[in-house]
Amino acid sequence: GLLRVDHVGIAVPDLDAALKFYADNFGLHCVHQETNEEQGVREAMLAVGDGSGPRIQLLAPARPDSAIAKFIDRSGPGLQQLAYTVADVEAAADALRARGLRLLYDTPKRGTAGSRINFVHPKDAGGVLVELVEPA
Ligand code: MC0
Repeated sequence: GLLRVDHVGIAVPDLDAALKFYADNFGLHCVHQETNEEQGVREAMLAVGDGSGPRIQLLAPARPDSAIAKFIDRSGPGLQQLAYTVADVEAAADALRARGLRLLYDTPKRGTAGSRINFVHPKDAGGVLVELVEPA
């Protein structure tokens, strides 16, 4: 099952500009940053408050043919995904597949900080791109 909200992902055109915007206006600071070549994304995790709750993930395109670039081209910057923490990403994906939902990957891919991830297609989840995250 789903354990908690892991993060909310926001597509941004420019990661450095977005990090400055979030720090200056909202006082939110980066606690992790990496480039995920497979996903074609530069991402930064921001902690809110004492950092014990869900994070905000800023997602910037690392290449023009990436999922984030396509999202921004079509929809503009903004909320792109809602991610839940799960204990076992394969079990969680199997349970959703058994209910008829389309998972984007047959086997999990590598996500932030060595996590294992999969996604439910937004058309099967009420217009929300749902990510499943099994932390490292
Ligand atoms: C597309 N659609 C969305 C959407 N992206 N709806 C809600 N939220 C989104 N993020 C809608 C379009 O508006 C369109 O609707 C329909 O889905 C298009 O479906 P499609 O043609 O099958 O797909 P594409 O080519 O638009 O791609 C969407 C898809 C793609 C979700 C399959 O973005 C994808 O593979 N995403 C998973 C990977 C990803 O997002 N990576 C970046 C984050 P209409 O009504 O116009 O037909 S990496 C990450 O998150 C990692 C680092 C981590 O957290 O650890």
